[in-house]
Amino acid sequence: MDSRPGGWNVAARIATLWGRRWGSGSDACMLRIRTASLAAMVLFSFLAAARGQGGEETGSIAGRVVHARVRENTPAIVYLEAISDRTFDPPAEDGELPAIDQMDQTFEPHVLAVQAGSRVAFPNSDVIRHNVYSPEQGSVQAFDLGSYRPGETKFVVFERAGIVPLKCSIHSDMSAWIVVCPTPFFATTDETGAFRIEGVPPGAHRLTVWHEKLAGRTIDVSVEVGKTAEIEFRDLEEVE
Ligand SMILES: [Cu+2]
Repeated sequence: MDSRPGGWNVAARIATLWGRRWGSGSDACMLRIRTASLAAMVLFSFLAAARGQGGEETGSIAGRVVHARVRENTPAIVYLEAISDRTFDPPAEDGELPAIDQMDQTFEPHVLAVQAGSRVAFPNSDVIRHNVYSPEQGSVQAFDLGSYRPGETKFVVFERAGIVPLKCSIHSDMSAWIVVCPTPFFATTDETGAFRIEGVPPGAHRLTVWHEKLAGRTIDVSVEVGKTAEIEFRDLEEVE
């Protein structure tokens, strides 16, 4: 999740405009008015950033998964476990669907995180036929899309949270993973292992890390309104 509080961008733009006017030599009265309105805008932006969807006051979780495999191999997924007494609607399908493409005999991306209830697209953008399936063993949702030709797209809705390994029956070296998360609060680590989750309801939560070659771990995290809880996952055991 790469969402950043948009309010700060607005505040930064206003600050730039204000700085330009200030440099052109406005009088002291106008300067006071502009200072006051800038302060109000910054405060407004800050409050807006601390609210999630529906005006709920929220906080953030940020941190790092510290392991060479996460930096050199593939990303880790970090997600919030189910929150008691809270249910989350599946994501609206008003934009582009999350997708795992097939190109150059490779699934792209190799790891995809989605919220439970999401419909995922599996386009075949390669020049040869592929198959997409998830085996009975080790998958929260086994399925087989059969073999299909270039240019064709198939879809699967992932209802249950859990891990879905993907394979192609035609090319045994093709593999990918879908991490179906129980909440809308999840993130994919960047190349440094860093992650950030915004818009988290305040309270005591459980945060889980998943990586294809590391043992998972779940830790407690306390989220406060308008604050960022700092989390570091260290010393994860290699499982492969
Ligand atoms: Cu294939």
